[in-house]
Amino acid sequence: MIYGRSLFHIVASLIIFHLSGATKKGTEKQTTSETQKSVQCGTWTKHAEGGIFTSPNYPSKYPPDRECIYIIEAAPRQCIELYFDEKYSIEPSWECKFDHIEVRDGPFGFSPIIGRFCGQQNPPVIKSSGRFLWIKFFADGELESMGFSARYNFTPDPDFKDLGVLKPLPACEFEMGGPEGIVESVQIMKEGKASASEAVDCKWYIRAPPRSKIYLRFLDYEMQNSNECKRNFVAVYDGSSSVGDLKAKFCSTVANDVMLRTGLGVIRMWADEGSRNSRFQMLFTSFQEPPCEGNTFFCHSNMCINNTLVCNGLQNCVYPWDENHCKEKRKASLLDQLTNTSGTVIGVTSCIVIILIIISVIVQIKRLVKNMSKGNRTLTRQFSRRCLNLPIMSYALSEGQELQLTLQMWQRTLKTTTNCGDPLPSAFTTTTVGPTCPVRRAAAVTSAQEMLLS
Ligand SMILES: [Ca+2]
Ligand SMILES: [Ca+2]
Repeated sequence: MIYGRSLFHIVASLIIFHLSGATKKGTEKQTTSETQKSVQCGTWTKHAEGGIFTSPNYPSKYPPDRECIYIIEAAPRQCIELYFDEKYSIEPSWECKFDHIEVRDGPFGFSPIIGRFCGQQNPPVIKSSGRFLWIKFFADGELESMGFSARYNFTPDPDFKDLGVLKPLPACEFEMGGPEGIVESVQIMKEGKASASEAVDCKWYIRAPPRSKIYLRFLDYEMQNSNECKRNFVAVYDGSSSVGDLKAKFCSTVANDVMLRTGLGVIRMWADEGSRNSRFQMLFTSFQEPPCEGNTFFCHSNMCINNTLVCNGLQNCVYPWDENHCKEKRKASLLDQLTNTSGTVIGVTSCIVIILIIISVIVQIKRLVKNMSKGNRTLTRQFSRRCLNLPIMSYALSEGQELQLTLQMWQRTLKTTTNCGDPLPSAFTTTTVGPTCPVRRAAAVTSAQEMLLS
């Protein structure tokens, strides 16, 4: 860290400190409170290879009571070099307690600090270890100076120098919206955005309906090179895809759910050529704040979600209020419908139901007679969709018949069992089941068919 460089500066700052100690202390306390809004200020010119930014009014005096944040972002596999112009002056003080520039190695105000600078001597060249630098300029309520001008360049990250000249990354963006949806890494391959061997830097833009915000819940997450953030990560932005709106970045073994403040969420996935097995699956739910309107459901946690998301098999609320007591809710809604419907409609519906029951009974009798005449045995298996609390489903099959389960149904069952960590029904698991859904799906379908045909 660099503080005042010369004895003169230290003495000067000590004098200033003692002369204005009480006022300065008060000012610092006030201006560093979290309630003060930090804004970008001064000028900032950006171009493909770097940029230049300055303190407000530079090279004239900066104004008092300012806090400016500058977050520089380089592309994956690039670093940042930051140079301060020699025409530089920031009010000197002991440990740069008053006006200062603070530089951090990362995208956040809590990233590791590189240095805090003030005085007359411009800071040395600063190099980032990754692709972000977080820079704060702070001016307190009195004694202003010229300020600073800083220039930065993007340079190749030395961690990747063995790879030589890198190929440009494929364009990879997705647009999504509505009351809910699933953002998942498999979309990259499904929609042909990149080949399996290419590095990817993909963005999903999620736009919630007007006056809505977004809640993001991870259904699946695994980084192939966990804790190697330069090689793979999943990032969440809140409001835009600019680095200032970066809300969370995941590259370790766990990822947390994220509540956004805005109705525009951006999910970004970076995976280099050797990390393409990294994967994630995220459920987004659009919600409004209470009081809940007529067509919404109250989640008990400051969320009103669309009624269509209640009992749809996916947990949209922070706690699973939308998927609790679904049997009772269905009964209640049926009763509501009946009471709200006119007698004529009830009559017509009853007739149709009776006719359908008669037809179904006839079909069942015919099938029974046919089976008895062939002397076939009937196998009945039960499939319990435990996580969903849905009714148990039974399938009656004759010998030689294959079980017709749609892939969609399996995906839904598997997705739910994966979510809540509940194993598959024992009849569909083998001891060699792998950790990924496709393997489980294959094993489950195969064993189901084998069992029913044996
Ligand atoms: Ca000052
Ligand atoms: Ca739901």
